[in-house]
Amino acid sequence: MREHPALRLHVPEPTGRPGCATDFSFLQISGAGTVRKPPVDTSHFETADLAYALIGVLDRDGQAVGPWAPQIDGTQLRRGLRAMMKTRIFDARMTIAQRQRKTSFYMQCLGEEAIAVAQGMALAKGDMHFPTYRQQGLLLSRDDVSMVELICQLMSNEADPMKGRQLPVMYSFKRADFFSISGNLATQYPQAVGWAMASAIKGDTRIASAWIGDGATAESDFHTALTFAHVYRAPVILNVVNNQWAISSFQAIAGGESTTFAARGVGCGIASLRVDGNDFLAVYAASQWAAERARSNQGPTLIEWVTYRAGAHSTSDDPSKYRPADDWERFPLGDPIERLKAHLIVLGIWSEQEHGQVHKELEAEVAAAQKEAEGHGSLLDGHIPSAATIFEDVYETMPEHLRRQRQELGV
Ligand SMILES: Cc1ncc(C[n+]2csc(CCOP(=O)(O)OP(=O)(O)O)c2C)c(N)n1
Repeated sequence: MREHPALRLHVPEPTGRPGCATDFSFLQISGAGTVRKPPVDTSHFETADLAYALIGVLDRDGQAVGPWAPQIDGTQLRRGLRAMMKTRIFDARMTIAQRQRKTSFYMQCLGEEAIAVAQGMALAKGDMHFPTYRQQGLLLSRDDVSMVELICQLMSNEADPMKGRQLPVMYSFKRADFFSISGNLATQYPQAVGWAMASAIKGDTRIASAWIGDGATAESDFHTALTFAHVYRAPVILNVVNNQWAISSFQAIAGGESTTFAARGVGCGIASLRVDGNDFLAVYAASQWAAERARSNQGPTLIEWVTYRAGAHSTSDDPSKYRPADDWERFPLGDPIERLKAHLIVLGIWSEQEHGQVHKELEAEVAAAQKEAEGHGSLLDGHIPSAATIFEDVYETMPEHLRRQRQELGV
């Protein structure tokens, strides 16, 4: 006779599927302003509760409340809102450009704009970002990278700074502290830690910011990065953007069920926070806190940003096949742009009318940039970089066998 019932393998499933609404109670949302803010020299032990809570600043009425409400002036807030709007408009237009076959591929960050934009603003020039393909807000919130350059990369045209070698969206802008994006998930995470270690070895003051999605935390590189960051107290912010989905896989199957990604940091000896990623002010404040820790040699901070991937994974994806169509509308943390907009209206430094006006201006700006970029060609018209360039930069100087291959191609 058997003493125990038969074993059963547990396979996590999302509560919502097409035609069946998601139960978002698993998110465990604390109210805005209710989570304490420790001093930056806190130990990882003392952040254990913060890794399971949810830090928020903006309440339902658009007021900034609680200990995490940052010192940020109206000019910066307006800049932030504008950058988020620009990012969304850019994404929408580039998605259409893909449908028109002017570019082969695109990935939008719809619903996640606050995270990259606010952290980009909270860090200093010279701090190095190791992004994934969904942090275009870091570039679109700056003035020194033109949209024309970005669009040329997307169109793989004759002015593409990547010379047509990379899949669209895989930008690289050294001058903008934006590390080359790699298609291989998670590889940038230990690289960011190594860069931060190098900054410390050199006695520099710059810090690194590592970026990863919830799905990619399941890669071994994630664990390697946390170990090295903890051991050497590397000056790095370890961002985990939990947008609930990795293509069609719900975050539970990446290890998020009944726990949080922030908790992983605590287990590795790293101070960790779980933050409302759709709350621009919370993102700004938590990023500042983590940056201050890193810059004052207190070591790394892991931050899980809770958000929602509102759009398709990419232009190759159809989310209606695996999740409810109205999921984003029902997501309890709302829309980051609408929330910051409401706050600025409460402060009296923005209005519906100005919002509409700025929206129009930004649409015109993106359209003009697209027109200029298309002047250098698009995938549709075949104005692409010369085939001769595909042999360059494989090594610093071209070896004999590559020279021969180039000659064989006759270019
Ligand atoms: C090593 C590796 N495995 C698989 C893939 C294919 N892939 C590309 S994106 C993606 C999902 C990543 O999800 P997540 O990390 O949650 O980020 P998100 O796309 O949601 O921003 C996968 C599996 C890849 N690019 N690299």
